Amino acid sequence: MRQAGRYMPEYRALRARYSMLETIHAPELAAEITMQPVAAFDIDAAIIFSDILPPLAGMGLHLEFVKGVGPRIDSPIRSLAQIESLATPQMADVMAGTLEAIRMVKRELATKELPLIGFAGAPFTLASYAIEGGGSKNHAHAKRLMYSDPDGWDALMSKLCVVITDYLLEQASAGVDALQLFDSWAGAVGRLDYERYVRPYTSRVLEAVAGSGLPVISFSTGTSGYLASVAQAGGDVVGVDFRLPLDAAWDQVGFDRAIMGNLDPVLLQAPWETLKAGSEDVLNRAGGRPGHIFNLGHGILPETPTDNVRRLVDFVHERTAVARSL
Ligand code: 1CP
Repeated sequence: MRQAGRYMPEYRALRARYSMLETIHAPELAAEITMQPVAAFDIDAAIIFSDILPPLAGMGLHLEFVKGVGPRIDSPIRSLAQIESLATPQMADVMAGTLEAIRMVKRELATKELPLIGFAGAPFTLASYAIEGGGSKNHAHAKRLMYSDPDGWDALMSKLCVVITDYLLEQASAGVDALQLFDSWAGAVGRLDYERYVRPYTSRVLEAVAGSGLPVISFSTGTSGYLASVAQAGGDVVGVDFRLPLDAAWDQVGFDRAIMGNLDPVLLQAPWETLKAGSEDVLNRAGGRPGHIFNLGHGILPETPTDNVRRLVDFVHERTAVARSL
């Protein structure tokens, strides 16, 4: 989950010495950060340290991570000419540091038999950042392009599909064990617009990477009102946020598909008994069915006490020990 490291003192110590983009592009640093939660907690998988946005820099956008603010893109996309001038370079070059970090982490994880997750942002979420220039409340610039210039929208989304697909397949070749596509802002549009302007491109990526043979997790937030439609985009696992109880979400996704989620990350800042009850509820609603991956419903917050993370991981393992040993 995004910004996961920020709650860990060892991550903050490293970031005090290097910028976000430096840590992403230096393989040794990215590998070290990836391994921090593996060393601290008994988690069942690692996710490569990077971000969804650096591929946009390779396309010609100027990306920065501003301290205390978050990602910023100078001169965001506001014209057809800018869309036409966007490059679709080889991700083997643009993201060479991340791909090397994947190879390094895989060597370290081999002894622990832990899988490594690679990831990318989905077309809509990346388009929103490219057009808005950063995080956005109502995504008005992005939606304006979507509604007023369907050809320009198609051109932008199609270029993003090329880059995202290439990047995920490069991560597969570098050795990741699963792929996750983050459509964090998919819930900004209604179901009909999702089906018309967003899902066709998400599906294009998911179909193209299915050929890698790796399990693919399709994650979105704010989409509780049309999860069945989101599930139709593809992916082996549908990652859901915390807004619906897990069983209601799974019912919409379909019990023939795997699901990942969905504890509210803020519960990690609640008293232990409350956190425990919330986790127990997620597990009860999964009902011991195969195909549930316990996870948070969105990114872990910087204020999260590491002790609660440790306790939660151990609790979920205890509660599922019988099922896991079968
Ligand atoms: O040190 C810092 O302050 C940087 C914080 C940080 C970190 C650790 C950012 C900035 N990104 C990341 C890493 C990251 N981002 C990972 C790697 C694994 C991990 O360490 O957690 C992943 C998978 C992401 C994915 C990501 N980045 C998403 C999709 C997932 C989600 O949460 O919805 C999104 C939307 C981003 C954008 C982003 N990057 C960073 C911030 C602060 C943001 C969000 C800004 C916003 O709300 O618009």
